[in-house]
Amino acid sequence: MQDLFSSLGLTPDLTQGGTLAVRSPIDGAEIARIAETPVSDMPAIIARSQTAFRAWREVPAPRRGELVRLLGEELRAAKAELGALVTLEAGKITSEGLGEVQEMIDICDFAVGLSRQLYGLTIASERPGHRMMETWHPMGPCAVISAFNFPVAVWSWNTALALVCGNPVIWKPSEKTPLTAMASMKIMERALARFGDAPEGLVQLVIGGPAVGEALVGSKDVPIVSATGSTRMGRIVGPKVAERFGRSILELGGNNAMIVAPSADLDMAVRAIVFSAVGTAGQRCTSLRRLIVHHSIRKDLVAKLAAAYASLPIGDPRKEGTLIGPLVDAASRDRMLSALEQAKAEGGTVHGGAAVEGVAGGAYVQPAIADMSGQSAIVKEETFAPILYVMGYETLEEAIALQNDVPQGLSSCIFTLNLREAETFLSAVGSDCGIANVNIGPSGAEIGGAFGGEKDTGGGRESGSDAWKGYMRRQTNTVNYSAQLPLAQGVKFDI
Ligand code: UN1
Repeated sequence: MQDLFSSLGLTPDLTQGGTLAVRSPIDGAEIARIAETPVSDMPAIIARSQTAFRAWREVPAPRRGELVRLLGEELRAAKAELGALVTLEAGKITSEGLGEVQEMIDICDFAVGLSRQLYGLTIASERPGHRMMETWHPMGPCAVISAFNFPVAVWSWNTALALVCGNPVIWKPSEKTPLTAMASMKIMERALARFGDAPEGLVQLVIGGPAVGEALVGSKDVPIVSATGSTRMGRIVGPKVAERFGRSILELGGNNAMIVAPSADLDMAVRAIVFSAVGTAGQRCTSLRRLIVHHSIRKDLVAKLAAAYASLPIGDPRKEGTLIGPLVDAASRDRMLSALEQAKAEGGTVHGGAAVEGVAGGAYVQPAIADMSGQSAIVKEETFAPILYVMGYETLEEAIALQNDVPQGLSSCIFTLNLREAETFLSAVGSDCGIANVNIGPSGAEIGGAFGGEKDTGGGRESGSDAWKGYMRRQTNTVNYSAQLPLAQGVKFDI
């Protein structure tokens, strides 16, 4: 472990002697003690970010992209080590730890191209000799508040975009995963050193609890707050940022569903269901939590699923072949077990879901299937664990209504070979989520699309498409190159 730490630049002075204990979900053992950022340091940290902003906004965007290109190179070089640290600190299986770093590399590549494509519109003016256009400008410091389940990728989606858009970043990672954040900063520092003349304080890391986050959320000098986590957290952060007319980008809870129609390719559906419901031990915000199956195939599909679930290798995420690693901690396992009790009390039949040994000291569980007679209260909640609630439907209209009848609106999908059904699902009367897929599960989105969701998911968009606009301010410009001063709307005001 010390070798892994030192290969990522995490020297003992950084990982020992602090006040924040870091535990590996693999066996619950303490692996580091990290120094926390004193809340009293926050004003100076924000001021440094503001100073960096004044310099960085003047650097041409393609040159800013060069820094992100170098970050992508450094991430490629450190992929194996950082992936292994994600596994150690967040408990993800090896290929998902590596996949997370790959997402970081992908967003860097995307943002490098974007740095030459921060396009504004030209607009036809109603006045002769006038030209209208839109220009996109940097906004200022961007706070990134991230969660344990994607401890580094979420930072990179925000940071790669924020940097090319001309904004400095202050990152507050989850208290559960400060090591991967510190390692990512070391990688960033290597990119900054190669870049040469980036302003000091362009990318900063702060470690701590809610008080550190609140300093960012409450500061007028932090115009953008991108926060990933629970809806409960978003309900606190959103209004606080809005109160000072800041901009928030919220990525909150999901309660993602799959509709399986009679024409679906069931073998493919089973593979998609298993990956999205039990992958990452059900701890993605995009994890599949609700299966809405046509009555005619329900029994068959549940039997196929039960067979697939029976053979899933659960245990040490570092071991080759393991598909389900630990939950993040014992509290998370307790929440899963109590959700299953509630499902039973609400008339559900639960298959699986027991705590299993795995590695001593870790919180390992069998994934659960809860056969429900309807969409009861517990089904409408997001439990961050591998529980799949199964419900039946008769008409597509009914299935879509069930799919949409939850507070969250992140990701969704339909398995069907029927074109009418697929297109209806994607239409205005279909899924109400930010992400809607056909013949693909709800998780594992590529970085090229905008990522985020509606309703209690918070409405934010990150990553690809034009999500970059959330990190810039739009300026409408009208230029008069005539010798007259015509007023808009034909108003006469002669003096
Ligand atoms: C999250 O769980 O916070 O779509 C994000 C996915 C990943 C991102 C998940 N690309 O599953």
